[in-house]
Amino acid sequence: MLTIYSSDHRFHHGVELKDGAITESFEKPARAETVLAQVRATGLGEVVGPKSYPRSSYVGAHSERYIEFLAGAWGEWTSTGRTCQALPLVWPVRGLPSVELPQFIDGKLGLFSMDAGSPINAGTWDAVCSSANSALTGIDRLSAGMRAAFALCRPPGHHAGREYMGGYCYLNNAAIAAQRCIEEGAKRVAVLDVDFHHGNGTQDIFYDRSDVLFVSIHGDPAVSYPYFSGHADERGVGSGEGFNLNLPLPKGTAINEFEVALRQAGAAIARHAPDALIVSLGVDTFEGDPISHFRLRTADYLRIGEMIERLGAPTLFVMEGGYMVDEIGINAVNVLLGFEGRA
Ligand code: SP5
Ligand code: ZN
Repeated sequence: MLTIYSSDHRFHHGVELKDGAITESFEKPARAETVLAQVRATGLGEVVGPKSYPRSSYVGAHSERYIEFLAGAWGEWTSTGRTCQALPLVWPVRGLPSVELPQFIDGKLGLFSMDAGSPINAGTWDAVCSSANSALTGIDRLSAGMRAAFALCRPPGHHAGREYMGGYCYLNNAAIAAQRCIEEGAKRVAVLDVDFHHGNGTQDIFYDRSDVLFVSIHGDPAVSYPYFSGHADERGVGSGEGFNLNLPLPKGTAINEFEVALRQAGAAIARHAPDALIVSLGVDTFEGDPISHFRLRTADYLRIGEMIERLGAPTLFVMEGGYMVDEIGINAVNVLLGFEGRA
């Protein structure tokens, strides 16, 4: 299987508010390096860099003013004399009267984010573009007839909505790829999200559309981040009604229950008969993950890959979460090896 990877991801290294202090983010550069090392160690296939794409390729999944904000945020932040990482500290929640675009960067950071989980530093925008471009390069290979590809994206994307960042995500790499696939002539696309966390951003972007089916298996938002999205009764709106399927599962879920949900997801995807399948591949479902609560084991990921292959669609895997740095490589690549029948 072809892997698309750019070392530009290293330009982004975030901080995280944890237990009342600022520390290094769980979402760190070593994550992508571990996955790349495992791709090479297992001889998964060729590794290529992403092509470059104009900023307009991200519009469609996102709004123009959000892209403009992201591209300019670090410059605006440092022009106020600050050199630390930029984090939002105020949000337009229910009850506050204005969602007007503020002029000052601190206000913009709040308007364009869902949480303080997506810090911005000097290299963030370059890294974010390389990540989205990897997904775009992958979908273009599928359009050219390739059966499957792996976009080794970092930073991840599935928490980023049409107009907001959050949860370590800035641009929604999977949604940007799905949108391009539609623009290139696909009638139907499906996004299957197997990250531990609900893919609220992808749901947001396609919620009113019937051309892109979104299916997510994740920790029940009653007890797991992102808490405010991911319930089973979120089924889409307008012509998108019935084209959003959430399959929340309880803390402690292991492969047997996960597989039941994956079969249900597979049935919905088969009914949609997509021209392409995009898999938001998070491996924070692993039993040892430091921020998640499922109990999948390393061998289970082979099985997940096999089940996804049986759906028969051209498939783009897009890297999302997974924070047990030592295991993320073997777990992510096991999905791909399972897909390739190398279990
Ligand atoms: C892409 C992705 O997987 N994003 C996940 C974002 C999760 N953000 C909330 C993390 C809350 C961490 N709580 C720390 C508990 C440590 N024991
Ligand atoms: Zn996650």
